[in-house]
Amino acid sequence: MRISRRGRTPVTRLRTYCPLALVVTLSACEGRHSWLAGAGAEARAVEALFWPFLIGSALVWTAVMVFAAIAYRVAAHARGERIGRAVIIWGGVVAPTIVVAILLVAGLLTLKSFAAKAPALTLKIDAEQWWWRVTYDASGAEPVVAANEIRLPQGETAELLLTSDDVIHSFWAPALGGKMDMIPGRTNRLTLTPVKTGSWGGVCAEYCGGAHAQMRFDVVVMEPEAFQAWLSQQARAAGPGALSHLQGLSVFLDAGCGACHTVRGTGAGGRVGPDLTHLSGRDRIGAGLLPMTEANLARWITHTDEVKPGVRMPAYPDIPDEALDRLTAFLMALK
Ligand code: HEC
Ligand SMILES: [Cu+2]
Repeated sequence: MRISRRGRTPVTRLRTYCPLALVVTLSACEGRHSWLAGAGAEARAVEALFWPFLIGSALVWTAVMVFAAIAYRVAAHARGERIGRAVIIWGGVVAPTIVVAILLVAGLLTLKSFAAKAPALTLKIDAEQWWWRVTYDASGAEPVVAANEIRLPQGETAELLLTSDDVIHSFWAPALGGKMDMIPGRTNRLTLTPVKTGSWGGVCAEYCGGAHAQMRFDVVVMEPEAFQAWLSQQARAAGPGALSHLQGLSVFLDAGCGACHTVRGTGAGGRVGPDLTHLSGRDRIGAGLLPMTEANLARWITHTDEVKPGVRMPAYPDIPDEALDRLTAFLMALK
């Protein structure tokens, strides 16, 4: 065995790094991005399949290793060939067929149980490079449009209609349920039934260009009454609290922000970027990138491309400090 300079053999190195790798892997199992968090009925159903799959495959693997060890040690003899053939037919053909059939049926039944639930609400989610447009069908006059944060009522099934306006993306909020592709010109359906309140993380899970790794979102699960109150608040235009920031609003309009952004109640009606009507009610800026603070908004506006390389919004490095302060005060008032 090769001994390295510091007296560490490849085996001692393995002994050091394997537990380390395990710690890193397992630390991903808790928290807001983990499908083991059990925050959704669908995630729990997938977890219920996962453990039998894992234990079953460990047993099969062990059995195969035992047979391999026996085959390696026992010398060939006449009777061995007959036994060997029986092992191949039963262990290599019949048993795997039965096991795979059982797994297939279990998987299909789980999938079918998701589709069978009648949704209490429907949301449309459009993926764009590199953010999420969220539209609630609040069967009122106009649909409620938000971005980068999805709020859902606890204990109710939500149907997500997933589509994309540019390239293929993929929607994945692991703590709540499965992953689903978002394909231009197609609408894919995903149902989520959150069972725990809290804020859970989601990501785009299909490479979609430059800022793909910065295309995240939050799923906030609320008590049903709190959710209804939040939804009717979202349906309203920007309130007097925001509109009283007249100078900030005029910086917003003069700089041309309204060409890409909508702020209902101000005449700004752009659809290229996220709806900002209730911007500061969200936890984060830039699709999960920065916490929602006034300082971060200023940084986002003046150094957009530095904060999120590749972003489809121009930076405004030349806004004078005073105008910038007024602008961010206006944006922070968009609750
Ligand atoms: C050419 C179109 C365009 C213009 C003009 C524009 N934006 Fe944007 N803006 C975008 C796009 C696209 C995004 C989404 C970027 C992302 O997250 O990848 C965005 C994101 C934002 C966000 C973050 C929203 C969120 O929910 O995360 C804020 C805040 C914002 N813009 C403010 C402004 C302000 C203020 C101005 C004017 C000074 C402005 N934008 C001008 C296109 C534009
Ligand atoms: Cu992506």
